[in-house]
Amino acid sequence: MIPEKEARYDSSHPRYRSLKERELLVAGFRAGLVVPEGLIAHGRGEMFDYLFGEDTLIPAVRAEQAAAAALILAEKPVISINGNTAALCAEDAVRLAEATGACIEVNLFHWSEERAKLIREVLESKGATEVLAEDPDSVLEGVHHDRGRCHSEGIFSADTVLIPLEDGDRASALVEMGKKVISIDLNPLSRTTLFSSISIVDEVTRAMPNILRFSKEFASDEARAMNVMNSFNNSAELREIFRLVGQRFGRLGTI
Ligand code: PTJ
Repeated sequence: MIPEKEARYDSSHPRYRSLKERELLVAGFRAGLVVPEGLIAHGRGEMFDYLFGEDTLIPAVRAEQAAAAALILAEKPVISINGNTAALCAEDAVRLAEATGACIEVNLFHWSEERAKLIREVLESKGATEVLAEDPDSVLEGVHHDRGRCHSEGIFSADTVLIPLEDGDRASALVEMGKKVISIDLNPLSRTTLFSSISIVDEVTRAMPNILRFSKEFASDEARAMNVMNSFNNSAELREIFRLVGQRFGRLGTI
């Protein structure tokens, strides 16, 4: 075991950002926000982020721009927040909800009323005024048991849903229900990424501020938002991500 003194690091560490994120998740886990499975899910995400050079790829920037446009133009946008997202970027999620007029719903894969309450309180501490969390009164069509629980005033009746770090079954149920689904998922091969209407293949703490920035730009220019949304081609952007990763491997293969 590494003694605590030696395990410390500072901002000069090349992977400082990643280490800070791990700290946030472990703190979130200890506080009861994050489930143990959330730590494993983060590790899977980190692995994919390595393939992207831990940076936002250009196709992801275009998806983030399209996501902002879709949220601004939506009749009833909802931002879904789970344990990992709350631990990593609760503040940005609240600012994004304010900028787009979206409702926030705490929606958990590993449902517990207690954790929903805790996450709601974290969001409220960042300034959220209305968060749907405890006592969900509806279910996603085709998703049974606790995994399908949601609010009739939130995700169930939304036309556009932002789902950071979502499970594939639930993402596909939302698509089947006719919603515009915007995912944030570092895994370009996940079913969530493949099913979504706008698939943001980027790290959630990089994606959220980008979507927020674009949303603020579009708030005063809906015509431009419409143009961006209509010209966005999700499949083409995903193909470009696969091409860029392949190109990177190709370069590394010549070292
Ligand atoms: O808080 P809960 O109960 O809702 O549970 C949250 C987790 C994340 C445990 C749950 O939704 C889950 O099991 O998700 P999955 O099916 O493991 O999918 C999570 C996806 O998010 C994976 O494809 C990861 O690659 C990706 N991912 C993990 N961390 C990040 C990420 N994508 C972007 N940014 C991250 N930081």
